[in-house]
Amino acid sequence: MKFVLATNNPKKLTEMAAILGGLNVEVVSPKDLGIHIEVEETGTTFAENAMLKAKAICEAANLPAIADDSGLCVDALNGGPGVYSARYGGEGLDDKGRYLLLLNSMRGQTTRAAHFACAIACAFPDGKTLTAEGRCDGTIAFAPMGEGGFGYDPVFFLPEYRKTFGQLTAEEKETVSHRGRALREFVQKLETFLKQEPSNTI
Ligand code: ITT
Repeated sequence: MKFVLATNNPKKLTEMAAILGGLNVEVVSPKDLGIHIEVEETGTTFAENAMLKAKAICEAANLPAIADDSGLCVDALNGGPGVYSARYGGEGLDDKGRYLLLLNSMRGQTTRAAHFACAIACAFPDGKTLTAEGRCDGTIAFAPMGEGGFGYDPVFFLPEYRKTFGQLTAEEKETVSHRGRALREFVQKLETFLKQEPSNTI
């Protein structure tokens, strides 16, 4: 059984592969298959964008494809940057530029609640699909802390750990993260799906 992990983000790919490692399946990246597609994320929800990516890569690879669409939703920013997390501040910014911009737009803000959201979509070559979602609640830190992870991890603070995502080990992040939660739900659904329909040989 082979699945393509439909992402061009190497750090997200590492996290996805680690969490799916318990499944008895082989995972490859689009790059491994020589596929270089930048899917336009035209959806207005994480679920819509995840499905767009899964279907496009499934079609290109003719293999089942698992996509993750995720982002940081900040209460004081009306849920933003949300589905625009990867594009926050425009094309010129890197991860650090984006989280510094976020800290700047939160300056003086006492309401710091935020959550990460993750939608997983899996598309099969026969048109069947599976979905799952996960979230992780926290707050926006007042300054970046930690070097781990990627994206907004240094500024996403988990009160119960008294650490940012950037200060967690990969294993700790996997246990509590939006992605870990969504992918564990997805794994359960996939196992049920494969058992229910013996024709679902991949
Ligand atoms: P693909 O679409 O190719 O998978 P991407 O990075 O563009 O890669 P998204 O469109 O889902 O992925 O954007 C998600 C953005 O949200 C990501 O670039 C980060 O800025 C942020 N993000 C998502 N999960 C995160 C995490 O676990 N830690 C920190 N930031 C995260």
